[in-house]
Amino acid sequence: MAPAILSLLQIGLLQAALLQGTAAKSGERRITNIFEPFATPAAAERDIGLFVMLITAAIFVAVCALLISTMIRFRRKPEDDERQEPPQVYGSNQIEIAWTFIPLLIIFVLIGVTARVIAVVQGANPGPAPVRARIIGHQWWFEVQFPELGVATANEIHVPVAGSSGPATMFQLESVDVIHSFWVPQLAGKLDMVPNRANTLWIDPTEPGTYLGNCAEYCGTQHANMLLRVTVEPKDEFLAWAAAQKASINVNTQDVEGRQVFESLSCVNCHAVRGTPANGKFGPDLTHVGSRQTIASGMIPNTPQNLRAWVNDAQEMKPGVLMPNMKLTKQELDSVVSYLVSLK
Ligand code: HEC
Ligand SMILES: [Cu+2]
Repeated sequence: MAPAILSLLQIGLLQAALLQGTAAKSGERRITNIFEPFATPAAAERDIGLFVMLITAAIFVAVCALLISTMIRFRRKPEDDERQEPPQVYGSNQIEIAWTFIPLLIIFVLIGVTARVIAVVQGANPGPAPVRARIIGHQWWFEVQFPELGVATANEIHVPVAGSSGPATMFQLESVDVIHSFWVPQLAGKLDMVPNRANTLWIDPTEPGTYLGNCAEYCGTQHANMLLRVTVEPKDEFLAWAAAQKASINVNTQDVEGRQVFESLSCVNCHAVRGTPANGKFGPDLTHVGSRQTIASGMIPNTPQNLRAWVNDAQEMKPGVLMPNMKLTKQELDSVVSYLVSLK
C-alpha cells in the first residue's frame, strides 16, 4: 500500500511541475488535465470522478486494514496444534446482512450522483442562442462546420468565451466512416462520433486559451494523430475569426499561377477552395488552410516547409493517410505550395 501511495504522490508532483512549466506558453494548455476543468460539463465530471475515487479509496483502505490485521492476528503461532482446523463460522446473519446492504447502499449512491451528472452534461440548457458547430469525424481528421455562420474548416475550432459576455457552444458530432470519439478533456468528457447518428455535446468555456483534444476511440492506423485544437476567445475575436473563415478567396488576386496548377491536378477531387472550381469533399476544406496553426489534424506545425513536405508525399509524414503521394514535379510543387500558403 505504501508504495502505491508514494507513486501516486510522485505522479501528482510530476504533474504539478509540468503544469507550471507549460501554463505560460501563449495560452496553449499542453497538458489535457481532467482535474483542471474550464467548462461546466468537465467540472461536473471532475467532481464525480473525485467522489468515486474517494469512496473507492475508503473501501481500499478498509479492505487492506482488515486483511493486514487478519494476517497478523490469526497467523499460526508456535503453540497451535497443526492437526486441528481453526474454528469454522457458518451462517452469521449479521455479517451477511452487512456485506449485502453496505455495497448495495454504495451502489445506489453512485447511481444517484451519476444520474445527476448525466443530466447536467446531456440535458442541460446551454442558454439562449448558443453557437452551433457540426464536427464530423473522418479517418484521420475532424471536419468543422458552423452552418449558421457559413464556416467550413478542419481540426481547429474557435469558440467564444461563455458566460455574461458570450453564448455557450453546442457541438453536433457525426462520423462519415468509423466510430471516432471527440475529447477535449478540459472542456467536456468523451463523446462518440457514430456513423448515421448525431450526438450533441455542449461547452461553456470560461477561460480564453487553446485547449488540445484528440480522437478517443481507436479508428485505424493514424488514430493517434487525429488531434484537435479548440481556441476559446472573446466573442468579438470569435466573430472576426468566423467572418474571415466564411469569406471565399479572391480569385483575381490570389496567386493566380499557383491556383491554375492546383486546379489542373486531382487535388480538387478531394479538396475544396470556396470561390473556385475546387469543390472536393473527401479531404479538409483548404479555403483558409494558410490561417491554420497546424496541418494533418494537429500533427504538424503549418510552415511552408512542412506544407511542401506534406504535398510532396503525405504518406511519408503520416503513413497510411488517405491522401496519396501525388508525384508532383518540382515546379508543380513550388506553385501549389505558394498557392496554399497564400490561402489565409
Ligand atoms: C484522394 C484524396 C486526396 C487527394 C487527391 C489529395 N488530398 Fe490532400 N488530403 C486528403 C486527406 C484525406 C487529408 C487529411 C489527412 C489527415 O490529416 O489525416 C488531406 C490533407 C491535405 C492537407 C492538410 C490540410 C489540413 O488542414 O490538415 C493539404 C494542405 C492537402 N491535403 C493538400 C493537397 C494537395 C495540394 C493535393 C494535390 C497535389 C492533395 N491534397 C490531393 C485527401 C486528398
Ligand atoms: Cu478517430
